[in-house]
Amino acid sequence: MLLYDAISPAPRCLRMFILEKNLTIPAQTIDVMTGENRQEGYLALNPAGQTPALRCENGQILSEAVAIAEYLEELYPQPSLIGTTAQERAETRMWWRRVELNITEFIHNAFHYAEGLARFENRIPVLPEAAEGLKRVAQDRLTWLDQMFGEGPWLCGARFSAADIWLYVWLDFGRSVNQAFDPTLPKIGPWFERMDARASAAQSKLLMATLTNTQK
Ligand SMILES: N[C@@H](CCC(=O)N[C@@H](CS)C(=O)NCC(=O)O)C(=O)O
Repeated sequence: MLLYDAISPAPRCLRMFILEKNLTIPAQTIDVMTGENRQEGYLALNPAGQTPALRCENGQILSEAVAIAEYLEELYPQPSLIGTTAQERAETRMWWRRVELNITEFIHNAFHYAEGLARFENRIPVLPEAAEGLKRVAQDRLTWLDQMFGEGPWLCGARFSAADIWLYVWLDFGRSVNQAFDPTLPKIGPWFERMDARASAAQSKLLMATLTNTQK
């Protein structure tokens, strides 16, 4: 197995997921800042041109961080981050989709259209005029999520899950690109502090290759 990793939020979601599952996967770093991911060599592996990606044992390349996480959970079910029963898995995916479809995709696109514009305008279609609106939607939907948040401590109640990881990584990224969330949100504020205190939060800031090398 080989992970195509990068210093960026979607790869960090997967790194944090891998760390929480206590896995060590060899990794190669792709330089998304200079656009290595948009050049011939990487496109031959992953025509979608984005990171992360995973080379499976049989040579197949998977991309989309969520799909890779699902694959790893099936290969290595414990500790479970998606669920051990049909109902648990559905609950995780319910929160995961709420997080991705309503919050993190908006943060991501707003970044492409504003702070990341210079880097992305020659890579993908960009809508700078939409950036401020997208930022507002992400924050509005975070308030909506806060209101639905149960007793916790995690999105799926007592069960820590991949949905927590995805939301945390993107909110942490948002803080660095002019999309800071409101830390006074009654549920999300304390939840973020709990997430931030997990060892995987700090460790996932490092690239997987670094972790692999230091563990050897
Ligand atoms: N939906 C994809 C998004 C992948 C994605 O946007 N990756 C970013 C890093 S966060 C990337 O490779 N950006 C460089 C580029 O698009 O040129 C996933 O979750 O894996």
